[in-house]
Amino acid sequence: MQTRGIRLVVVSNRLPVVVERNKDEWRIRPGSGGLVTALAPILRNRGGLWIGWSGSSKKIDLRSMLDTASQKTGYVLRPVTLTEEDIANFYYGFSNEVMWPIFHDLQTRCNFVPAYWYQYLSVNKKFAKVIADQTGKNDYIWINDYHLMHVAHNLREKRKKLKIGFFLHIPFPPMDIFLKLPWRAQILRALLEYDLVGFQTLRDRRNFIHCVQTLMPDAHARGKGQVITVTVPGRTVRVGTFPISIDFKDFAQQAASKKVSDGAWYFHEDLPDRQIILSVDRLDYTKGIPERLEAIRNALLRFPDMHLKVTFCQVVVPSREEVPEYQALKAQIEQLVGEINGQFTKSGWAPIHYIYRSLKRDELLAYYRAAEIVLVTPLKDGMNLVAKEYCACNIEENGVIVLSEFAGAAAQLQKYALLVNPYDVEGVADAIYRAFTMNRDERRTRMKKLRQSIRKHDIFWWLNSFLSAAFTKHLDDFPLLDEYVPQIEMK
Ligand code: GDG
Repeated sequence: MQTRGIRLVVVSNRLPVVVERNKDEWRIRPGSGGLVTALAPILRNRGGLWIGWSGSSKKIDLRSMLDTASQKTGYVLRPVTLTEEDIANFYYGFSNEVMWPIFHDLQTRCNFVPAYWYQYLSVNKKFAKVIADQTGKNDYIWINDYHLMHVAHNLREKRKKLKIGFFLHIPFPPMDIFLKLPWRAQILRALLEYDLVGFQTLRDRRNFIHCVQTLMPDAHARGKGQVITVTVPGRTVRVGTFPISIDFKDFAQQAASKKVSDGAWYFHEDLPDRQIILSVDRLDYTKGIPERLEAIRNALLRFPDMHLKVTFCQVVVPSREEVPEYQALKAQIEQLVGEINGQFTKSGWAPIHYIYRSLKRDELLAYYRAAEIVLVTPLKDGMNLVAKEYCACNIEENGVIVLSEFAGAAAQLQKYALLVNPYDVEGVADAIYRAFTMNRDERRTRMKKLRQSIRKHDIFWWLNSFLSAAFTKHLDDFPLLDEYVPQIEMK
């Protein structure tokens, strides 16, 4: 493969685009979710490579479609093909029914099926093969997230000296919970085959180190600060904390655009004299949506002066809709919204506006800009970018954020957000009321500080701290191409 200098290779379960069938035609649309939001803009036009699954198991020739998409994304896209069995056992099985719940401390939702584990190993091997085939000695390999923890293990069999970094976007669970995983030792050993393992927060890194020290008596951790070192016989691995962030400047600029400003103005025109209280979540049981709706009910019961004065906008973005557990969650949310609106609606006022669809970016930003309060109350979350995006878009600096203490974002934002335990219905209701009654000066002081902190620790800060710890590189070492020419020649 021809490369111009060094190249960054991002690997994640899903490509940043989705291939889907529309009537008789296959088409490609942009993907969504935190990982794509964070990584796609910074790879653009740096001649990099992104390897992942296209989202389809159909035997279609993706090459020309992905090459066309590469012209737009500004980096080459290369697919890993998954079979129906891979999708069932690796994706829906191991990733969604084992790793996702246990890493979010919800072990009672886990299905520890041995066949899932074997398929996980086999798919990780598949990824390693595609990476080995598509990369050369000038490439820096960056593996992302819990679907692909075993990739370095397989890759090292083929390419011993490759520099491989890993970043976990979701939390790492406390030891008592991690120990329940039947494949706990294998997972830890696999992670220690990377050159650098990155976590979102100190909490996650501490949990990981605690598990390593308990299950691997030969392992020694030393150092302090953002990156520490773990030695196991024959290997030294660096382990760091890198709280992911957003392109603050871009969000703030777009929030100030005419389109977004007009959109925000229209929301308020439709809802005069109301404070808009916003939540935006993917449909997922970790996001704490039913618990939040109960807190809203509690607030409306205990604080009747909020009646007619607030509108809760709950945006739920469809996700994993084929899974019965997610269908049941959707039904539960819809029932709760119906009940609460039935209980409190008065002429001209329904307390909850429920939106079940993905919003266009401008529309999402208009909601951020319009909302006086945002509720971000996941039961557990690696970071939660919505919290940071809301602050970036709050250019009037009059917003309040009610934030779960179990979101990774709380580590950075705790001082100026209103922190809550999402399981505490009355505590969240109290925080909503406190936000509703907070005076303008306090709102401004808090939001200013929140925005300063996110502006300083933005996505570029995150990327550069990860790249320098993993590869002693900086984003500028992967220079911008003047004119993007996709590198599509194969080995
Ligand atoms: C994982 C971890 C970690 C949401 N609704 C719409 C929309 N979004 C965008 C948001 C945000 C992203 O999706 C969601 O990011 P989160 O961070 O909240 O959550 P996950 O997808 O679960 O991401 C998480 C993240 O990885 C990064 O490391 O923070 O903890 O679970 O960017 O803006 N975008 C559009 N329409 C919507 O309706 N366009």
